[in-house]
Amino acid sequence: MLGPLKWAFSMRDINLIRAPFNLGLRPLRSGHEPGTWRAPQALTEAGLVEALAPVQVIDLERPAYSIEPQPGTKLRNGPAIRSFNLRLADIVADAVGQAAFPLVVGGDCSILLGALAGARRSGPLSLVHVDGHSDFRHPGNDDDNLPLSSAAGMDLAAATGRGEALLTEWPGIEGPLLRDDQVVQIGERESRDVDYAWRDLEATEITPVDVFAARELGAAGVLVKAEPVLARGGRHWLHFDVDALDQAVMPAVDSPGSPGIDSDELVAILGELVARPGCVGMNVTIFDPDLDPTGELAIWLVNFLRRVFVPLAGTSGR
Ligand SMILES: [Mn+2]
Repeated sequence: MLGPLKWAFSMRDINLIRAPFNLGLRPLRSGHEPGTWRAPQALTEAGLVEALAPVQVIDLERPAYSIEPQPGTKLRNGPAIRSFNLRLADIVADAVGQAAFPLVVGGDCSILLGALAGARRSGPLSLVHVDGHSDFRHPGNDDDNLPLSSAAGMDLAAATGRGEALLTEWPGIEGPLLRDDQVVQIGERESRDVDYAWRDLEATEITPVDVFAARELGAAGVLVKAEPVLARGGRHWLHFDVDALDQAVMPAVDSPGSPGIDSDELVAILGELVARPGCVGMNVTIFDPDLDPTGELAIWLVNFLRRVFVPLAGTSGR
């Protein structure tokens, strides 16, 4: 009499992809290895799997962190960043091919590139880049002459085709991963500083909604700004660097700052973007458990993500 429960709208099964990664970050002191690689483990211990009920959990292997320069590149860990991202791209492409929802938990934000390289294999898309930093460092605006540079500050520049081939050229994809007009950046907090390093972003067709604008507009207003960008890609990837939150709320990040986007507003923004059928997947990056000795911020973040994914969890009847 009662058949299996069917829903009139499409189910989105979450594939949780755990990416223990820190190669895009600089060491903060001699011998230091950035702690973002432990985030998947710490969030799992804090209840992430129970909170999101993924149908599949996929683990990437942690690559070794090195401070040595590599031949042919100025990127710290350049070749290893690329191989990790190539593996991630395969996994994300598979998930997208199965109409699942890849949720990539990093790791530092340079894993955005592998995620996009995988998602792009099935066609163009837009990017919603929610981050306290635009990550727009590229050879055209990078004037510090350090021997090595960190990929974690370059992800948006590289995704739009700026920078070394290790980060900008991906198998099966002609040209950059994204056109500038397919990107909305939400949350930049240095845009009002006189020495803002990435002011050249404002002369591109990337749509910036800095943290001040985001706080003034509120969730609904931010989504209105994002709308034309979403339409251009037809579908979208969602990048969430947890440092888009105020450091008073989320201090366990590599480069904390204030102000941030209010956490309830951010749940509303991310929740709406995730729930859209055009959302291809999402990455969550830059949480550093080394800066969360009691584990309470991991629990806070799991609960935050649970709220973001309520619409999705609801549609799959879990
Ligand atoms: Mn950031």
